[in-house]
Amino acid sequence: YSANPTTKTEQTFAMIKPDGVSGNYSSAVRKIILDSGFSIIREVLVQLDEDTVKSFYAEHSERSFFPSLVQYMTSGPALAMVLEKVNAIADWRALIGPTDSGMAKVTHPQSIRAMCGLDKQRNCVHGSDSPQSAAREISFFTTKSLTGFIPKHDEL
Ligand code: RTP
Ligand code: MG
Repeated sequence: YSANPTTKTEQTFAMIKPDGVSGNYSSAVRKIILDSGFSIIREVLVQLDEDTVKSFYAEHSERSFFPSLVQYMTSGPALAMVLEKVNAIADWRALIGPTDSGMAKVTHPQSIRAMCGLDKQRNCVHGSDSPQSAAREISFFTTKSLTGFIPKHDEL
């Protein structure tokens, strides 16, 4: 990993979670992504199943909110994306804002979670939190079998 992350082109993994897709925020979030200088390298609309969410969020498996997180993330389609730009990982995390959307509305009112999230669980978007997470999450989605993946329609 570069000592000077601002000069390194990176890929990160982003997702518009089920509340974001069902709330019709996909096009607004995509516009912010593109206006912020990211290229969308891949995107796929997915209906996540329980096993996929449990694996994706395995680091949280012992947390009290885990069953609720699995229920939320399987509640409808999500839009998975690979984003690329210089310093993509940190810049995407900065753009989405803090985990708790209620807090984001107060402390980071310009953030994506302030715009379209609802609370500390239904926070509209995901972003990889480190280069290690980005590599894991991108390969998780790009090597996964296509079962459950929904072909993306043209207009989002
Ligand atoms: P993400 O992984 O989805 O980008 O979110 P994050 O890094 O900001 O937050 P993380 O701690 O990794 O939590 C993963 C997701 O679990 C849900 N959550 N619920 N009820 C709760 O206290 C709680 N805490 C976290 C959120 O959907 C969060 O994004
Ligand atoms: Mg996280």
